[in-house]
Amino acid sequence: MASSDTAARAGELRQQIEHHNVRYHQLDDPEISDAEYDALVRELRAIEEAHPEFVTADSPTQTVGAAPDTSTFAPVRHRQPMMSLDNAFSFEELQAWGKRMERHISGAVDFVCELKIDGVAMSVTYENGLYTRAATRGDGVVGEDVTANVATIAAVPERLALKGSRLPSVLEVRGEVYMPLSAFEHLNQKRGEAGLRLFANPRNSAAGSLRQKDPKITASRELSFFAYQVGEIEGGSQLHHHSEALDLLRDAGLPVNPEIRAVGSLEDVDGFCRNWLEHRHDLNYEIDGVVVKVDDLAQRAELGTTSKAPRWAIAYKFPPEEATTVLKDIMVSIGRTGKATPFAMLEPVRVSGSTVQLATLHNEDQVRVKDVRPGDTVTVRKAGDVIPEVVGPVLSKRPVGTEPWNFPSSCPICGSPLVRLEGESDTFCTNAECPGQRDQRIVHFASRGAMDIDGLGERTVMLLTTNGLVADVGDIYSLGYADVIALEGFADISVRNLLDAIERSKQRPLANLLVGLGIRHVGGRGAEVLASAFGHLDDIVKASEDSLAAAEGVGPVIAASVRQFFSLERNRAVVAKLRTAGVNFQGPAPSQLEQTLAGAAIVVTGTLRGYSRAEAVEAIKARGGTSPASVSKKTAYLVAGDDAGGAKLTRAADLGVPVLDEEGFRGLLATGIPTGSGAP
Ligand code: I6G
Repeated sequence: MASSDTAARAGELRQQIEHHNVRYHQLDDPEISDAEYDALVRELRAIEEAHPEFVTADSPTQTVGAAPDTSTFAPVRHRQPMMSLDNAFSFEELQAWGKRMERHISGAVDFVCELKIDGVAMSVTYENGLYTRAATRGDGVVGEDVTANVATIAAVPERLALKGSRLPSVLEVRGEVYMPLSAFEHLNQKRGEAGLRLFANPRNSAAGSLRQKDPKITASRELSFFAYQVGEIEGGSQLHHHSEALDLLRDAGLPVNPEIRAVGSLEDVDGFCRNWLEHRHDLNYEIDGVVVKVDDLAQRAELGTTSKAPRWAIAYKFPPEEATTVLKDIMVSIGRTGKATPFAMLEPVRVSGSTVQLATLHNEDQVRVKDVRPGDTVTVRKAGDVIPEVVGPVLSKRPVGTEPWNFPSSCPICGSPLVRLEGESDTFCTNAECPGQRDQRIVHFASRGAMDIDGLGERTVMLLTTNGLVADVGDIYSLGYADVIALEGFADISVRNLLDAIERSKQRPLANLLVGLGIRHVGGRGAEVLASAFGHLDDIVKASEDSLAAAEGVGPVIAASVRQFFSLERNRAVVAKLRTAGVNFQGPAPSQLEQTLAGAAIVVTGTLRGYSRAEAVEAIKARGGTSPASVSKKTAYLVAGDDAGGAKLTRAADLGVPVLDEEGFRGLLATGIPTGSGAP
């Protein structure tokens, strides 16, 4: 790029970043995702590094946040500047920062790793132990006085719990005001019911809730607070380490995040970050990264700060889970029960490491409340769930002339009317013969948790049904080599693999077959209860509604649904085909196995030599245990196979959960007590 072009690009970037600063910090209504914002800042920083002559004093790379909104809130000059943090966008960048710290400091370096809570940075001041003031970060020098609003947050104490010489005459605490996810969902539910615009995420709703003129509104929003740093301090005990400062905050009765860890090596910093990247959605609040800080305050002083950020701290930012893109159209898909689900067709966009083109819009009400329209720029999110969802429109980018979207009145696949019952949020295609429903029933039958037929996904099912080879799940077992090889995209090996997978599925437990049949209200748990109570599919098919309901754990809703399912001739015909094919109808005989693991939660990770993952889980359940996907405080044991990943092992070590190898697992199954234990 010619130098004049580069200067022009830097100017353009500065303008864009300032615009987005105002939207984020002042209006609580960002137009782009954090990751897209970070990318603009990075581009500007790269230009300024290559051309220091283009750096301006007011460049967003040199300043913090946005000017405070002093029309609503009084300005507060911070006693010490409220800086922001430099970012690392990969583990490599984080390690490079850590190595720089180790090089610049004489002697060993200890680090403190803290979760980066996605909320609003706050300065809270106590004088002689009493709450006196709260201020937002603003531009880092002047913030907004939100004392009355922050006073309503139960987690912020009115009085510090320190006494005598430990009580500083002035203690300024830095921290994050945030909205717990449960409170956010509750708030949006109430707003939806009242026809109000939904908040896009907990951060925006925390910021909006703090920026209320009436503190009673803030009080109703269930905000919370974590203290993470001592700012100004006068009097009290002498502090030498950040970890001591955190102890002081804790002793003072301030909430300090319980996941904070002091670590002695960069390897442990790396482990902490990787662990939380995997477990970020296990928390009741959103985090967008990990902040790593040098622990020793004398070492911090040696390192100093830039104009904007301390050199002794860095924010490792998780890869983005949100992005903005254009909504091309809204379509409706038909599920196996006939449920019609609206979904968004998007201009492809990268989110959480994959390209997203489709995102769910859940149901008619969600589309209406979010008011997303074809042509809108929308925020797309791929949080805990694998299914991406549309968060909402970016209203400032809405093209003129768009119209609200209306739910169709007929099924897009079979043309039958779509019906929404009074008081229900879902809409259904009522034609049981609808080809869309049929295909999804077969996909469900073959899915994991049901008959687990590898290779029988949506595309193959559609090929089989449109070629007239399969009309229901019973027909899957009549498929022969000649049928499948004739289909587009199949070769010798893929046909054999599919037929082998179909053959293997015949031996699945009865509970999996019950799940696969797709009986309304019968999920994994209900299927297991039915399978062990009746022991054979024929006994379930024959059972009266009363005897079904009388079985422990079944209840009237499942009983009625099972009865209704098997009273239909077409479902009995499917059972007959499955019987002819030799599919297992026999349930487990649970009483024969000693319940050695009753109530115990056992997580399995990595590859075991003697068990597939499904078999290990089955073995645990057959002995009365459960097998959740992730390690938590409630986990009794982590069973780690050969190639077990580090994150689950790290989490188990953090929580003191015993780790067993395969031999230990065998002993555990047999006796309820692990034999040879220890990580592989
Ligand atoms: O913005 C921040 C978020 C979290 C921080 C921070 C933090 O620690 C957990 N720490 C510092 C020192 C600063 N900003 C400047």
